[in-house]
Formats: sequence, C-alpha cells, structure tokens
Amino acid sequence: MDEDVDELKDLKDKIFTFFYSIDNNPDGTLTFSEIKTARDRIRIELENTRPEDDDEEIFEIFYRHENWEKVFDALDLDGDKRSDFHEFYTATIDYKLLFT
Ligand SMILES: [Ca+2]
Ligand SMILES: [Ca+2]
Repeated sequence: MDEDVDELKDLKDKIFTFFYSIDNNPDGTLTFSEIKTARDRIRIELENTRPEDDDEEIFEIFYRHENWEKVFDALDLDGDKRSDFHEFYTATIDYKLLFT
C-alpha cells in the first residue's frame, strides 16, 4: 500500500515539474499556444533521446497525439481555454490509465 502511495506521489511530482516546464509565462495555467510550444520541444527531445524509463512516459503520452486541439480540450476540463494544474493532473492521470 505504501508503495502505491509513493508511486502516486512520484507521478504527481513528475507531472508538476512537467506542467511548470510548459508554463512559459508562468501564470500557473497552460494555454493552447503553450501546449503547442511544448509539443514542438518534446518532439525534438524525443528525436534526440530514446525514452527508456518512466520519466519519459508522460512525454510519450503527449507525443503520440496528433490532434492537439483535442488534447487541449481534454486538458481543459471546464472549457475556459486554460488548463490549470488540477485539470492538467486529472487529465494526465486519465490519459495514463487509458494508455498504459
Ligand atoms: Ca501560462
Ligand atoms: Ca480550464
């Protein structure tokens, strides 16, 4: 049970770091343009490094999607055209469940 809790905390830390690495301005919310910038950067990063461990898993989830309007809609749960950390975290966990 402790292991699960640790794993989840770990994942939350990773998503938190990832979220703030995308948040360019940084105002604690992600816009579509920030997500798109991140997509371009992740694409370059993934072309240069081969993802092997869990750290790259989140990147891969984002990388796999071609329809970024749809990805953004999924990240913006309340439809205000911004994704805050809570929305981002919830959506990422859902994606992780969907794809792993
Ligand atoms: Ca922002
Ligand atoms: Ca929102």
